[in-house]
Amino acid sequence: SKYENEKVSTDQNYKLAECPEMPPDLGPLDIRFVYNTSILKIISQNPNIQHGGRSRPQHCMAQQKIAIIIPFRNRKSHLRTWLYYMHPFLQRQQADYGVYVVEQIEDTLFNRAKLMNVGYAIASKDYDYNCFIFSDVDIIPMDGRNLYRCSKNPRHMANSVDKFNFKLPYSDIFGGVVAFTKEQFIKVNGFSNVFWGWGGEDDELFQRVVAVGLKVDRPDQTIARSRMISHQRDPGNERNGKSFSLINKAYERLHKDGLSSLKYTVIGITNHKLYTKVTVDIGNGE
Ligand code: UD2
Ligand code: MN
Repeated sequence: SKYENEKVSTDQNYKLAECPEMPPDLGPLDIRFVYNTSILKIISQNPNIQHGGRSRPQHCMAQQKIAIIIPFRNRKSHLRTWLYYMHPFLQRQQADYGVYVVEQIEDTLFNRAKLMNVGYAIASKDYDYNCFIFSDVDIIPMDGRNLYRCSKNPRHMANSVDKFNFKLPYSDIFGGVVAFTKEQFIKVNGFSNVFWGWGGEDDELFQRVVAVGLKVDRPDQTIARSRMISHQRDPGNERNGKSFSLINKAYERLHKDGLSSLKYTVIGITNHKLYTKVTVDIGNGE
């Protein structure tokens, strides 16, 4: 491993105790988006973050190793806001985690789901992560007790977003932020790779979860309250007109479309101070 404090527990003659299930002193957070923060300021406010956006609790042994995967293109100010709130949030939750920002390099139609699969593949080579949290760049939780963790079923964590009046707009929505253990993600064969443009890729993942006999868990809706930075639909992410027919065939495609068929070309992997940036060519849907 490339991380310096890897030897923390072997250097000494004792083993760190496991971190508690519920970290201490967590509660509601006052999230008013600050747009005038700078990367330098975020770095100085988070002195314990290591290169690549890695951190782990210093006084206990975390029970999960968490990779946060963020699909990205042309959302610099949202990313800054996400980093500003989420590094303190994750550290207070005593998480052992790394942040991966997966950027689609080409200007062709955006493919959020395929970027998630790439993030999973790259992060898995980095460290033995056993929990993957796939998050939009624009969603910020409003309560520290909303634990960014995996559990015995895949979890939908954006079930109480301000944009939807803190309600589920429909019962099988699975967008925004979802958490899968490694086993769960392998079992569903990851996301589909064939959703180009906006919409449906999250609903298709829900169908995969059901198809393999798992179900979706959701946190308590009061604790799960979160805010989405308001924005317009991005250029290059026009609505996907084929999504309904693709979702209907999710069961048939499950085992041939996903992690098992993933093809991509890495353009670069850069360790920024606050995140690992993966720039990737995922093709153009043809
Ligand atoms: C909803 C879902 C989202 C996704 C999307 C349909 C919730 C809360 N959110 O969000 O998870 O299913 O519908 O695809 O249910 N992005 C870029 N650059 C782009 C386009 C997208 O970085 O040009 C990334 C970014 O991380 C963004 C995410 O993709 O947050 C989803 O795109 P969106 O925010 O435009 O979608 P939205 O808000 O309609
Ligand atoms: Mn959004």
